[in-house]
Amino acid sequence: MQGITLESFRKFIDGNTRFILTTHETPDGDAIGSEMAMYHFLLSRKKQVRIINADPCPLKYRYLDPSGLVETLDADLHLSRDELSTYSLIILDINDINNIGQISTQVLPLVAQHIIIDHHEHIDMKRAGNVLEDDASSTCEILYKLFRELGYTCSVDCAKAIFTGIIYDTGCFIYPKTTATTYQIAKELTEAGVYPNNIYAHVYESNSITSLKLQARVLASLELYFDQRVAVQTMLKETIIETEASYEEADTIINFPLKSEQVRVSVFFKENLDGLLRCSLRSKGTLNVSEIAQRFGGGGHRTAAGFKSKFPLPVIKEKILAILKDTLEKDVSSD
Ligand SMILES: [Mn+2]
Repeated sequence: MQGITLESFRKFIDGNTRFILTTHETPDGDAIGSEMAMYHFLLSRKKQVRIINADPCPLKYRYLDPSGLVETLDADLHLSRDELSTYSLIILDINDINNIGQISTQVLPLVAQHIIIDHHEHIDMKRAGNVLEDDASSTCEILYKLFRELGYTCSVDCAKAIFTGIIYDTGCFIYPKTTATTYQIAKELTEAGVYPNNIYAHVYESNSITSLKLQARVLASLELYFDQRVAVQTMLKETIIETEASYEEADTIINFPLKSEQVRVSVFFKENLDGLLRCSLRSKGTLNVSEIAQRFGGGGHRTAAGFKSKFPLPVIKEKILAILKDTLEKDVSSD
């Protein structure tokens, strides 16, 4: 933890009493985990805290929020200008301010101050005052280090939230940003009262039957390109409707093709119920998919990135395949 980021965080916390926490749309384990961890930390400092997201907390993460603290910014939630000006905003697990949905227009401009804490590769947010560590495994890992530096010992609930973010974002301690520090933190969290298998069951063994049907349908859409090094899966709006699954339940399907030895890049085109098309990219080895996502206004990590497509499916698919063809031809590594 660099002195400058720790200092900016300390100042932000000490200088404010009321906080709103938020994260990206379709929040995942690291998003909800980091919000709940920050919530427990701030409560220990006698701060007032609200958690307000663009999208609801997925059911599978409700064990971190049993009393339903996470609020959704919808038509029923009224936030007055005067009230908002008394809050400071902590934005967690995000590298693109456009990904916080309506929060970016209805909350962000009206709060007293804001700070971003994140671990994605950043395009243009490397500015002073934010806590950005792009080599951290997860936002939860950054939070753990910040809390420890400030002398806070995690409560069991806080430890569970941090453990959740770490196992979600590292795929249970295997993705590239997993380090000795990640394991060390996991050890300390386990000593603090976390049962790893219990968290694993919540995150990885709590899917619905509809999600299983959705996975079967999406996997059936698999196409392989360029000597089977690129896998493409597609999920259309109709697939969600027909399987009665929810959009969020598709979030890990992209990882399946990477289990094949030949597949270097997995591409997943997914349409939500409003018809909005998103392209997610995963890679193994040296191919940097974050660079590809950035060309289309998105971002992420070297091995996991994505963007919202402005183009219809056939157009964006052709563009992505052309870029990947080019990239694979140039990429001489054969890891
Ligand atoms: Mn994350």
